[in-house]
Amino acid sequence: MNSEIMKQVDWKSFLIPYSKAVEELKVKIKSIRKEYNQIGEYSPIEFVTGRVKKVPSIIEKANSKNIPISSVADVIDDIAGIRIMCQFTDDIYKVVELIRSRKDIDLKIAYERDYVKFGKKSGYKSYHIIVRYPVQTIFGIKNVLAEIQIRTLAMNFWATIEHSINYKYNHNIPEALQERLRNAAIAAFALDSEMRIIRDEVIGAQLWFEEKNSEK
Ligand code: 0O2
Ligand code: 0O2
Repeated sequence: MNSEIMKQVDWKSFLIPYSKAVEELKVKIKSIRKEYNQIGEYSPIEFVTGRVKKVPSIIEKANSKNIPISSVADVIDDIAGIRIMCQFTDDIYKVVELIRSRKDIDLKIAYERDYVKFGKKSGYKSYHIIVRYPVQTIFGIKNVLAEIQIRTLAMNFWATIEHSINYKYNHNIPEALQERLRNAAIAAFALDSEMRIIRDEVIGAQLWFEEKNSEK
């Protein structure tokens, strides 16, 4: 069935605007970090990554949610995915504000999900912004949905590990391991809380270090 769907759809053409959206959004968001660096200020963005969802994962998600393949572009909102990593929890909300306010990032926010304040049962934490982003293609403008995930380095560490385990167990992680992962999420949250307390000290030291390095 899946191999039939793989053949029926011209996935290569379908995914072109998504990969353009990922590339363009990455450049625009990385430029925010660069601007902070250039004026010698602390950047709430540590680093940015992006990916286009693989075709088998798109089909798997569509099947699991009973989405017809013809509606995939309208319903699956994370075919284009951008991930922004921050050092501190407070930075997440600063980045959200930056994204909401920037006029050069020509996007319309479709909706937001605050899994930082309201973590998922699994232990997952991250802030999600789903945007409609207009991509100029040779056939005209194509508005694509893209998901921007904003999280701390600790949240990212946890999510990356849990994601691999989830795949290994085909989304059926044994209960004991789920419990361990929930405990690990609590530990990651505690780490973020501790770091928040010494935030100013850490930022001061990093700026001092960068300034010293640039004098060399
Ligand atoms: P820089 O100057 O190192 O920040 P592409 O190959 O163009 O599709 P890209 O951006 O090269 O994509 O790679 P990807 O996989 O999207 O993003 C990886 C970026 O995240 C790379 O930066 C890594 O250096 C950066 N990265 C990964 N882990 C960390 C980390 O723990 N701390 C920091 N500061 N950066 C990390 P770039 O894009 O090469 O640029
Ligand atoms: P992948 O492999 O990362 O692409 P819903 O609307 O709630 O029915 P949906 O559309 O999956 O479900 O939205 P949700 O829950 O906001 O999740 C979107 C993405 O967030 C996921 O994409 C993951 O990247 C990430 N995510 C959400 N929950 C978890 C979690 O418990 N653990 C980890 N590691 N990541 C999570 P995909 O398509 O599920 O996966």
